[in-house]
Formats: sequence, C-alpha cells, structure tokens
Amino acid sequence: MACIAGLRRARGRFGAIALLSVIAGVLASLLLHGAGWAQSPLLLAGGDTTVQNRTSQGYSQPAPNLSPEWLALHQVGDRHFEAAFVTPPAPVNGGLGPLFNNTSCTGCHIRDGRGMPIPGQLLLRVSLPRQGLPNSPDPVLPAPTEAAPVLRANAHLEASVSLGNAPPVPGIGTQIQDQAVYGYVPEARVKLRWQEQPGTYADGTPYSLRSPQFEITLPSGDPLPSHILVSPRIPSPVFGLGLLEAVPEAEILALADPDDRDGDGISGRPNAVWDVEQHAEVLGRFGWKANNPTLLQQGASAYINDMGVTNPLFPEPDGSYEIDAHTLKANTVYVQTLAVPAPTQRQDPQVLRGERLFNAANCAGCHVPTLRTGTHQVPALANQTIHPYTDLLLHDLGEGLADHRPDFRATGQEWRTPPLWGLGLVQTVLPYSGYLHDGRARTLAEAILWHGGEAASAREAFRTMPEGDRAALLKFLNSR
Ligand code: HEC
Ligand code: HEC
Ligand SMILES: [Ca+2]
Ligand SMILES: [Ca+2]
Ligand SMILES: [Ca+2]
Repeated sequence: MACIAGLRRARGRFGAIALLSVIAGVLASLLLHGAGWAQSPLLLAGGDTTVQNRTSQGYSQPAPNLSPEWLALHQVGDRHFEAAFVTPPAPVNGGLGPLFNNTSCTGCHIRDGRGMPIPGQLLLRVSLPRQGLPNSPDPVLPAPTEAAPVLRANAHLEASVSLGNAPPVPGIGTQIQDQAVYGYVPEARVKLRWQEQPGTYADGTPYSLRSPQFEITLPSGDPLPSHILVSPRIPSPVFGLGLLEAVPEAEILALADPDDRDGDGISGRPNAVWDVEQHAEVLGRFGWKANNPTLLQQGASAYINDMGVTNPLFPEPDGSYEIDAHTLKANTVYVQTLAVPAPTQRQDPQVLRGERLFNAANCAGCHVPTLRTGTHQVPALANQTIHPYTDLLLHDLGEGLADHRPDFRATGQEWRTPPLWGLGLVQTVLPYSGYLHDGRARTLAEAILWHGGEAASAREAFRTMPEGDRAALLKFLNSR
C-alpha cells in the first residue's frame, strides 16, 4: 500500500517535472528566439568553441568541443600555465632565471586575461636603433653576462636582425628583466609614472588621457642611455588564440591593402617574423606588433625571456633544457584551446545601434568582425566561423601611440589590430585593467580616443558623436 502510494506520488512528481520541463523548453526557445540567438550568428564569437560564461572565469574555460584526449592535454597545460617556477636546484619547476620578469604564465596573464601596467607584468622590449649604431659598446651599458638569457639564443637573434629586426642592446638583449635570483643583478630598475593630457569631445565634454613615462635605471645607477628604443607592453589576453592561429594566411593577406587602393585611409600590412622551428621568415600573428609567428614559439619565448626557463626551442648553450617538449606542447595546447565567451544575448536596441555606429565609423575596417579558420592540428579549431574583430594586420595608429621601436617589419608607429572579443568581460576578469599595448587607457572610450594615423577618422567619428551615440557604441563593445 505504502509502496503504491509512493509510486503514485512519484509518478505525479514525474508528470509535474515533465510538464515543467516542456514549459521551460518552450520558454527557453522563445527567449533565445526573442534574444536573436538563432538569427545572430555573431553571438557564437568563437564558433563551436564558444562558451556561455560572463563571470570572472569567462576566459578560463576549455573549448566545449574538445575530444576527451585534447581536453586531457588542455588540463595538463592548465597546470603548466599556473606553475610557479623557483630557483634551481628544486625537485619541481626549478629553473627560474637567473634573470626573469615573473615566475609563472598566470602571474602576468591573470585569469587568462590581460595583465596590469606595473613592473613584473608590463614588459619593456628594447633595441638599438637600426641606423646610427654606436661603433663601440656604450660605456654605461652592463657588459654581456652569462645571465642574459636572450643573448644565448644567438643564432635566432642574428637571423632576426638579418631580417631587418631591431638589433639587441649589448648586455641587455631585447627585453629588460627587472628581477633576478639570489646572486644575480636585475638588468634595470623600472619606475613608471603617468602623465595626463586634457582633451574635449566635440560637444564640449572634457576628458583626460594618460600616457606612461618610464624611469629606467641600470645597476650602475646610470639611466638607460636615451638612444635605446623602448617598447612597453602589457600581457595580452590568451583565450581564443588557437582560432587566430588557424585562420589561413591567405585570408589575412587578402585583407591587407598596403597602398590603400580602396582609398578609405586604412592600409594594413602583414608582419613577417623569424620562425625558430622552421628556420624561415613567416607571417607574424601574436603579440602587440604581430611579432611572433606561432603559439608554440610565443610560449617558448615567454619561458626563456619572461621566466628564464630554457626549453627545446631556446635551450642552454650545451643543448639541454629545463622544461621538456611535452610540457611546452601541453602549455601551447592550453592557450590554443581556451574558449571564447559568448557576447551577451539580449537583442538590446542600444547594442544594435552601437553595432551600426561601429560599422559606420569604419572601426570594422581594422576590427574585422568575421573570419574563418582553416585546418589546425587541433581538430576542434578547424573550419570555424569566428567573430574576433581583428584583421591580424599592422596599422599606423599615429604619433600618440608610437613606441618608435620597429619590430621586424612593424614600424615604430604600427600595432596589430587587437581582437575585441570578450572585451565586455575585461573589468570582470581583472578590475582596473587597462587597454591598449601599454595599458594606458582606463576605459574603452579612452582607448578609442587614443586612435590616430589610419584610425584618425574613426576616432573623430567617435569624438564628434552625440553623447547617446557614444554610449551606444560603448555598450556594443561591452556586450562582446
Ligand atoms: C612577465 C609577464 C609575462 C609572463 C610571465 C608571460 N607573459 Fe605572455 N605576454 C606578456 C606580454 C607583455 C605579452 C605581449 C608581448 C608582445 O607584444 O611582444 C604577452 C603575450 C603572450 C601571448 C600572445 C597573445 C596575443 O594575443 O598575441 C601568448 C600566447 C602568451 N603571452 C603566452 C604566455 C605563456 C604560455 C606564458 C608562460 C610560459 C607567458 N605568456 C608568460 C607577458 C607575460
Ligand atoms: C586603422 C585601424 C583601426 C581602426 C579604424 C580602429 N582601430 Fe581600434 N585598434 C587598432 C589597433 C592597431 C589597436 C591597438 C593599438 C595599441 O595598442 O596601441 C586598437 C585598439 C583598440 C582597442 C583596445 C583593445 C585592447 O585590447 O586593449 C579598442 C577598444 C578599439 N581599438 C576600438 C576601436 C573602435 C571602437 C574603433 C572605431 C571608432 C576602432 N577601434 C577603430 C586599430 C584600429
Ligand atoms: Ca633557467
Ligand atoms: Ca634582457
Ligand atoms: Ca584601404
């Protein structure tokens, strides 16, 4: 009796659950439809790798379409990305330094997003000017030491210089390591202060833009000689990058318009950089100046330069290394397969208006909304329609943003168009994050107001918009 009653109760409950789930299903499909989910493929920013996650973990999700084998490798890579290296000898993760900037990938790429413009996260790339090289070493610069890790990767440096890349600074190489393990001296001490400059929108609303000033002091107490070129860069977000690696070269080159044949004021040039594995000059895709060809090489150079950890691509002089090929591979697969967060779903009229304004101002001339991936070693990344808002090309953004330091074919005024996907999560993932290559922009509006050069007319379009239009454009960016 009790049994039958129980059964009946249970059946009643199941019935209710079934009915509820039908209602929920209908509601959900109505909602999704109403939200334009079905109509707007732009919401699948990363194609099948897209995740619905707008939390502080929004950049840290594995692509949902990975096979169990690739997911397992992603998870191994996740641990390597988080591993903090320590002074050798140590049983695990020894090999830090002797010179370094930070002890782990995640120490700079916080929650897989961007880092802050502060020493320890912001990197200073340095080089000598191509012309007017001093004949004798600068007496102020430190003598080359065993410690300088970049100088050890000599063959590659020579190859890059022969490709026209900026020559390394004697004793420092191409990156300032401002940290050192016990017994070694950091290459320099870096202090940063901000300079404000006022401006006004066309409607009279004032704004203030800040730019960084660096005080770089050598161990001798001398300032870094002023002829040395310095390029400050914050850590860029690391999700969705496998998709950008999988975009066929031909698709990127087709977007280039070096002589501005179509007369829209926007050119766009590919960078060509040294591929350490292939021993060849190839298209550059990663870094703020598209100065790295592949995610493998980007990760390997981060190990050697940012943490002082030798690896199969950048070994010790005797050919040995501190992390093996499998570690490097898993770490690479990790950044290749981090999912792209979906833009917010609502079909908000203000967001739609912002999108129209984005296109009308020709922001999309560089921040190209849609690309298609080709083949990739990771099958989950292949043949995806994606919405990164980049052309992966170099553009002259004017004097205001110039670092005056060439990087392979990029001039001192050129930067790679950064992707705008996930932009609305930046402050959720890391509050007070900055935008642009050195993190100078505190808000998206400031980032746009810094645009010059090829993007001057896009910036003016924004600067002269009525307040409501500016708000709509920003809301669109924040919805990505
Ligand atoms: C000291 C801080 C720091 C550490 C540590 C660091 N990075 Fe970076 N990372 C940066 C900076 C700065 C950039 C931009 C570099 C440039 O423009 O040249 C960058 C760029 C990248 C990019 C390219 C992103 C893009 O959109 O083009 C990848 C991938 C990357 N890092 C992976 C790693 C991995 C993997 C590790 C650990 C092995 C690591 N990073 C460690 C600071 C760091
Ligand atoms: C001529 C090409 C070009 C045009 C046009 C252009 N941008 Fe950019 N944008 C860039 C480049 C290159 C950068 C990186 C500059 C830097 O870091 O110094 C950038 C950076 C940004 C950033 C900061 C991204 C980040 O990750 O920090 C935002 C936001 C942005 N652009 C939005 C816009 C909007 C909105 C428009 C239209 C009003 C626009 N851009 C027009 C090329 C362009
Ligand atoms: Ca080491
Ligand atoms: Ca150095
Ligand atoms: Ca053009």
